[in-house]
Amino acid sequence: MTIETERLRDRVAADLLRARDRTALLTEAVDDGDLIRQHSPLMSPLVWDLAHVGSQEELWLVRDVGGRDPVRPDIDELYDAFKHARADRPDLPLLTPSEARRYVAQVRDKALDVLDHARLDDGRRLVADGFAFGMIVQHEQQHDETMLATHQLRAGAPVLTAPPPPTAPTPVNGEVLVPGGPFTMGTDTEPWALDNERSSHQVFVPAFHIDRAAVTNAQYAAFLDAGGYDDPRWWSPAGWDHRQAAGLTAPAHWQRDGDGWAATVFGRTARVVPEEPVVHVCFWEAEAYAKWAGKRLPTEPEWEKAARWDPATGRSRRFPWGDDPPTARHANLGQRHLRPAAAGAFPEGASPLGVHQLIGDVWEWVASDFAGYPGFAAFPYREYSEVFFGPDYKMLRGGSFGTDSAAVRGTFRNWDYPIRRQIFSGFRCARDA
Ligand code: AVJ
Ligand code: FE
Repeated sequence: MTIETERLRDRVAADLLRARDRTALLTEAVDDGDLIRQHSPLMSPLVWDLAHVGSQEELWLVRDVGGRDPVRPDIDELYDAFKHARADRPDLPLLTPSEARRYVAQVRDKALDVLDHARLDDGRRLVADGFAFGMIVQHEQQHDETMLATHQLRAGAPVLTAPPPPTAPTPVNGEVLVPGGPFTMGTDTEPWALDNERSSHQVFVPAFHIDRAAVTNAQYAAFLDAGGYDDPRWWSPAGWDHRQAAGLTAPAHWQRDGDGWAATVFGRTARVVPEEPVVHVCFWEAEAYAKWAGKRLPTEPEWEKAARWDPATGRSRRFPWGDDPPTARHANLGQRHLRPAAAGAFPEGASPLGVHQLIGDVWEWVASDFAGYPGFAAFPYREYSEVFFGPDYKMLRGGSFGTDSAAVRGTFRNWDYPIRRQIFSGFRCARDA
């Protein structure tokens, strides 16, 4: 066993621990009543997410990689996301909070023992067992972000605290021109890339302009003030139908405050900060704003080219700033702050062309539907991505302040229904050159 392999093992153990610390924080901040309660029909009770995280870890690490005996085969079905809709989960005979905590701890003990003995790589690349650990780290972090979104929907006194995000040394606005030409999209080399990020393939991306920053609260408020929500010209037919049916009048959690706007963020109500990205808008709202502004949403290849293309070499980077993993100086990730940071707050995270904050802050809606890349092969299970392919979902890129660095990269693809806005979703605009 090489030193590199041992380092990988330590890193996996550290990533598993970091995810579990976050899960603990999110589930210990509230009492048992709040863990069992459904805070929104869009979300599971927090105690379901908790035990589901353990259940997936049991299935993939303890049973599959480790070949060990099941811990709780009787609960597989309860925590299978495809068996019960979120709205129905509170009525299931779920583990109680203390049972769920005991269960996830038991599974973790066994998973760490499996990690001690597993062969993670062949000296060059991860093998399937090594990938399974990365998948489970990402899975727990994804559910942690979902639990954070549940916290945002929870009524009552605030329980989460964090320092405010950094401000911008120099405000960033305007757009850049991304020259037309070939771009290598997707990856063969990201060790923990999920099936939908693979394989790398060349696309021709015609020249386009893209905003240097995500649309801010001030910009979005101008759309509201201009009557944008009452003018069907800006909305697609499906978007207008939804705007009418759902009675949308502003981003989720916004309320009038004199002549401006306030928002309730994790239980605290305050004026929205004009320089920060707008968050909690659905795809249809993003699309309408862009049309009103004389622009459009970027496509997925455009977004990824803006985030990864190095004009000096033509090669695709892992991140806008290069190949090094994100640090606190690059991006607002990992729930270090409880809202997105002002446009321009992370100059060190900018791309060579000067596009800022593509990673972190807000998930960015893009114009594309969910499809597999050429030669797509489901791995390790069809239910991660493939069953969602088609026109029903829209893609989101780049991660939010609530996304952990283990669960995002330049190639990462997220998706949701175009009506959803309980996620930490914003957008930036683009236009043809
Ligand atoms: C990729 C974020 C859409 O949360 O539904 C979690 C990730 N898949 N458990 C989701 C996921 C299975 C997924 N998203
Ligand atoms: Fe899951």
